[in-house]
Amino acid sequence: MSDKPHVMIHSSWYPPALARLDEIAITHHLYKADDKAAFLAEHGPKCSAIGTMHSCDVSLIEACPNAELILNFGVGYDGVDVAKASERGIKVVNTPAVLNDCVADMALALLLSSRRRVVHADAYARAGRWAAEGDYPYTLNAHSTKVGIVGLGRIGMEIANRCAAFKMEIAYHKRTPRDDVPFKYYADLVEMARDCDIMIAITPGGDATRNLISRPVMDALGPEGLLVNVARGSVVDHDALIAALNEGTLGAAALDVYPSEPNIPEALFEMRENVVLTPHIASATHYTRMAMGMVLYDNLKAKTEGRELITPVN
Ligand code: NAP
Ligand code: 8YV
Repeated sequence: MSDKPHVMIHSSWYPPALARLDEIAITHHLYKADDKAAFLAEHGPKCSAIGTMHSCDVSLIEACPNAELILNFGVGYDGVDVAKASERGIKVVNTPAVLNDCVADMALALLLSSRRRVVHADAYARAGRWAAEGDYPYTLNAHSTKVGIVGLGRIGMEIANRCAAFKMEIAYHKRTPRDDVPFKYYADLVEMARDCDIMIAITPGGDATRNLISRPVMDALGPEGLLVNVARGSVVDHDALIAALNEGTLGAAALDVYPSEPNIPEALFEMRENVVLTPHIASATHYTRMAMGMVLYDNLKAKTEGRELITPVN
């Protein structure tokens, strides 16, 4: 009999990284099962770990009564019921740091796509509109603008580094100011929005940040303002966002994350002039997804060998 730990894989993550996990664990792939209840009843009790991407609720935890560890494929763990896990003595680990650069790259890609209208101009060029209608309309600057970063943590700092290279003036908002950056701190988001051309959200999700980017924040960004969201859909009030974009009180939005993924609010599909959409891909390069998987691999190995966990969140 193998002494490898059994792991209940709730949702598939990067397949080559999952394959590496099979070197040190026996994995049970719940997402492939037709009858999930029967699958959980059969395999849940033997699992000492649960692997998940964005969601691990009470029912999954209860279906794996011997679980001691939750492996969360992502730095954000707002979908994991950490309180319930802690209550049952289950440790949760996530994948911080290895994705900072990738997510920051994507924030800038969205920013540039929106301000310089790359996606829209691509469609214009492909449709033959340059020859038929003439030169493409002028756009707004990306460089030399004022940017407000909401959440200046690991990823926020990498976004700031990239914005600095684009000669942007940087401001930030978080609950506690940092003493190691030269950027202007705003305790008040509306005030920061009023002073900025662009706002980039990169906080955790969950109740503490729900609808943090509200209609007054959007209106303060203004008719030429751009909101970039690479945080979580829950951080932005999407009803307010759609209204602000429709009414023109907010100029543009570039979004990677949504309140009810993989569904995107349909109203946004119609907004081709002022909205850029990507399907939650900020960390989705081969290199970074492998690195994230290896953080979970290293944590599981540490746990199996009785060593300290590497990236515990509780
Ligand atoms: P981090 O290092 O913990 O930074 C989080 C930042 O958010 C901190 O500056 C924190 O400062 C601030 N913050 C937390 N709660 C806040 C609140 N209620 N109001 C205002 N600011 C708040 O985390 P990270 O590694 O940079 O990751 C940040 C988040 O990015 C993740 O949790 C995830 O949601 C998102 N993310 C998205 C993708 C994607 O694919 N789109 C990829 C990776 C991560 P204070 O504690 O001082 O407030
Ligand atoms: C991933 C993320 O897209 O790390 C996070 O919090 O949102 C992203 O890196 C995700 O975890 C995998 O779907």
